[in-house]
Amino acid sequence: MSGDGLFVRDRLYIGGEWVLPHSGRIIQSIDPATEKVWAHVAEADEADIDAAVKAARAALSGPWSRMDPSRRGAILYRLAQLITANARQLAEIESRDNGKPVRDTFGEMQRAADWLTFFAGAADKVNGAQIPFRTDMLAYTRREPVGVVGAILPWNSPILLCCWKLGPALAAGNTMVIKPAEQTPASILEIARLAEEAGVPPGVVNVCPGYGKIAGQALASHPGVNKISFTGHHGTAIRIMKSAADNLKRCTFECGGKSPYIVFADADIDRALTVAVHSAFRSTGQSCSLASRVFVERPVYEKFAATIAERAARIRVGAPSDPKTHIGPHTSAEQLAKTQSYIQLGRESGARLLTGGGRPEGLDVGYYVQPTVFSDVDPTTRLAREEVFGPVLAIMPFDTEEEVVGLANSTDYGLVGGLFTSDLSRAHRVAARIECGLVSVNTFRPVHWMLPYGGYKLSGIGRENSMQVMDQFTETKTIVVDLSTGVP
Ligand code: TXE
Repeated sequence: MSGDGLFVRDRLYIGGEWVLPHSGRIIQSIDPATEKVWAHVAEADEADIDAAVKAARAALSGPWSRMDPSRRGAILYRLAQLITANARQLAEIESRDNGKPVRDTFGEMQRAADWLTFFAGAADKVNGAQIPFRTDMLAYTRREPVGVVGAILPWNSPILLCCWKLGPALAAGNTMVIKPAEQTPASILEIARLAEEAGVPPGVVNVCPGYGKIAGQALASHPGVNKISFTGHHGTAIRIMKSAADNLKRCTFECGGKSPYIVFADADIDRALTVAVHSAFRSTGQSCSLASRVFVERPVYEKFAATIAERAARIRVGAPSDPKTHIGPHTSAEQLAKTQSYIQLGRESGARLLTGGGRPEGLDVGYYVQPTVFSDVDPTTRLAREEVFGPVLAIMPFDTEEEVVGLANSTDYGLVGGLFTSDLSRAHRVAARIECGLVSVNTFRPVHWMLPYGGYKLSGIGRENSMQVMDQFTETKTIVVDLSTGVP
């Protein structure tokens, strides 16, 4: 903390050194609960990104790549332990940056450590194969690191989503340049400090907070970067893909969602209600996997909609630091304005506003909005089809299985979906037809390090998590040896 109470982190982490940014500029991070600047964080520009990429390239031929994979795993495990040991402090920094309740960010720190623990164990299990394609030849594959990975992070869960990328990237022996989002620049520098303490060699992890159009763009177009791993808006992913095309960078993208949540009349309705309320408003709706479109079979529709609205109205909106708070403010004024614009669209489209729609009472400062429920939403409208990224739920009735499958698939997104039913055959039938990377039955968004996660359509390219992600952080080299040479 500086004398005036500001949290100051005026250096970038490049090549194992804490260096001032080339331009001398800082990012002023706003606390979304007070709308006041709470932190000054170093801002990276193109020159800093260039230095970071060079450091990461140099580190590719250093001790990291020569280290036994088990040893790399042990370092990752040490980092996981350090995150657990520092969870409270990390959670508080993240909550000041993005407005999420500390009780949620604290839980995310535990999850981040779990993710790293899984990938610590994965480091020495990325095997090649021997291929018996001819008896006079030995053919085998090696799994080699892709090289320098550019990780471009979002602001909704910075540390957790950083670990989704850092875990597999480091386990496979890559080096990284990480660019946190400009809205939440502070917390990933703490991860750099812990990585250093865990024994990650200089240059292996470089952290450069900065703006998307400057530092992000520089990373995406840098010829020294081999792969981009990105989480954010699909429009940004498209821009990154174009910049990345010049040297054919490998790209994996995890973008937004408009998750269908389908409730059949034969479901355990009370459970479907509880899970829906939990899954629609969490993190102030700022998560790509939330239940933002709820389709309810006509016989139970009215009651379901009314009960969800009642329960949504009871959600406690408040200061992130208050342990009683369920949801905090939006992360930025831009996100609040986006949510308000969709609430306005809902009102204008003739949907029924069952609860919310305004500012919570007594919260005059901060980017807050009430949990909002619209029923009778026209499925062709923007509110029903586009990602709001706020606590706004659209409820719609349906009459047949065929109809609801069509409705569920009628967006450009395809990340997460779920259905509630007691009919086993229907559960499998519908799950197979939903165009999403993750579909759950009688539960919702079971996101876990062991489960592949990623999107169809505009929700992304590639999968994160599970051992499957190791394919996306490695190159496969095939080696063929002619065994007949030298045979007399
Ligand atoms: O995202 P951006 P924004 C969705 C959500 C949200 C919307 C806009 O719907 O309302 O996106 O959010 C970096 N080259 N999600 O505008 O711009 C940027 O600095 C390289 C869903 O904040 O995609 C940040 O680090 N990088 C999502 C990161 O991209 C660039 C989480 C994400 O910001 C860049 C976040 C460029 N030209 C938003 N421009 C999820 N899937 O969870 C920006 N960036």
